[in-house]
Amino acid sequence: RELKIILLILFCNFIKKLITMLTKKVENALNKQIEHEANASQFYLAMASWAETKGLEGVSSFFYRHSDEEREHMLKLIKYVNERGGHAIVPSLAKPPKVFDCLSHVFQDLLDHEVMVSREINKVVDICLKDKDYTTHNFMQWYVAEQIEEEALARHILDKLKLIGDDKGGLYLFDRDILNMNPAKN
Ligand code: OFO
Repeated sequence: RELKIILLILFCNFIKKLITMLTKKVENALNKQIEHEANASQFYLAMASWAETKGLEGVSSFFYRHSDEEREHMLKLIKYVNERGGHAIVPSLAKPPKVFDCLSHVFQDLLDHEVMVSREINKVVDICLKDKDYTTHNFMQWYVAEQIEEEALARHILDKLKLIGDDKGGLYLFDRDILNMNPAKN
């Protein structure tokens, strides 16, 4: 009789796992997203390093923080995929640029990258809906909200840079002020 109960519990656990498991489509989409977050982290790290070599302390610390946050976004996805019975794949990374033309180009690159990531996140959300995976759909809403904040911040900074133009004093103050601007919080 005890053996029957144990078998029944094991069977129920197995069924529960099957029900909560990610579909292959959703798992693949999340793994792709892991790659995007990892590449964003790498890209912003290159920007941080470039800014540091130019003596732009505020800008470099902004990008170091941003790079760390993207890595956290990647880790959050890795843990989620594994918790849902999938296998999170750690991707190889594309080599980011070494040098950037100027500050405006750096922040334009940031905005373009975030817009691309938002597009990719929307694709994941779409796949979740098509696969009726409402749990992952719900999980991804955090990323959707995060992207709105990140894009808005990049646009806000670009507007400031346009106002400053080539004014050296303005750039000095900008570098100081950006120390207090946080990339979207986690
Ligand atoms: Fe991961 O938030 Fe930007 O890309």
